[in-house]
Amino acid sequence: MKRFRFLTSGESHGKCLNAIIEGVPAGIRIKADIINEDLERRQIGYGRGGRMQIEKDKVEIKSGVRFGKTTGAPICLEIKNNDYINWQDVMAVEGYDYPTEEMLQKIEEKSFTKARPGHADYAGAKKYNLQDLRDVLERSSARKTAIEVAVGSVAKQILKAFGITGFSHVIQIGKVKLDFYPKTYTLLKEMAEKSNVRCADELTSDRMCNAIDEAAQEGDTLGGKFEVIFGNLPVGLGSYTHWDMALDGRLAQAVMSIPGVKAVEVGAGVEAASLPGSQMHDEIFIKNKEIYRKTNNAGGIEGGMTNGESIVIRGTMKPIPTMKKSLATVDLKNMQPANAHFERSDVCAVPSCSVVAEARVAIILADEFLSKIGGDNLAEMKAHYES
Ligand code: EPS
Repeated sequence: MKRFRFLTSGESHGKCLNAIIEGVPAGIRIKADIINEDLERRQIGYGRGGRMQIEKDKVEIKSGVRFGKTTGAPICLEIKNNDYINWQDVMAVEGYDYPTEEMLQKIEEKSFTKARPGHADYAGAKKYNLQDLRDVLERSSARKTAIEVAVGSVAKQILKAFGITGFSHVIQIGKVKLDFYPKTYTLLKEMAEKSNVRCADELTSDRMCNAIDEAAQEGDTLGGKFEVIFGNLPVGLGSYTHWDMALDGRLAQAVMSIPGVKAVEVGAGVEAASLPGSQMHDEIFIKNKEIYRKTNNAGGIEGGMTNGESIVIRGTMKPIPTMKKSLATVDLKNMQPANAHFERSDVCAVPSCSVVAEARVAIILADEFLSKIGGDNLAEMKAHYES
């Protein structure tokens, strides 16, 4: 049974984004400031477009927390869209009985019918029978990942009460790859947080920024790869008993469904295909009655369960489909060949995507952790955990 559940709502240029989280036990310290730090981490990043100059995402905790601690009630979160002020007429909830010429013109300017290849435009319009692709864009937009990061931050604050922490970093943008990894996870995290592309090596970060500049000059966009690592997890989160309970499966779904993600790997990932068993599997040793491993090709998951090592999940994000250098498409209004729609967008959002993936992973881990530990309040959870 799911313990940590949530739903979100909101459009990219609508009034706000909302989430309701259910299943958070009472007595957990939740700080809006910590959520806001994560929101900021998602917003910064070289390659983002003009929108990020407009938004300064801040969460409002609207229910479920009193005097800084959860009460066990559903938690409602809200993030306002600053850009809404510029979109009020176009995104109006009520229809206009007597629209002015000016309003009609604004709505017309923001409507489009030339589907962007790689975007949700075409399939979304068909599925929901929508004529204006604006109606698809508004919810399919990655803007909604802002509120997911806020939910993930709540999940991280639950996990942190039990010493479980994690981070994310970027390992590739376009063709530029991170070849040199700092020796410890602490250093890896520190270096990545300092970089404006969230990459743990200064020189590689610079090369990534140059690649983004070049793509921007050519009216193109870039994708890349990121990694999420969480440590200090108890053994046995997830299960081998049913396919939908395997932790690697749940994590893959959580990361794969982030807009733009096309592949997810666990541990050695696709490299596992070329490694012989003797090199792939992480041998088990014992010292002072403690089990340990010298390698972590399994990425912390064996048989769909945590095995006590850090979990390591990698994601691949495709280049953003909104491009100045527009691709061939069809205008769905008249079914004639056309150039794809372009509007203000990002050149590269891989650094932001890594923060979103960190949040999604935290959400699944919190759900698994709460299911395993049980308890309706922190004291009960701690007692269960100790035993
Ligand atoms: C997005 C397009 C851009 C991005 C946006 C996602 O927004 P706009 O159309 O307003 O320029 O900046 O990302 C965010 C707003 C965000 O908070 O991440 C898209 O079409 O997916």
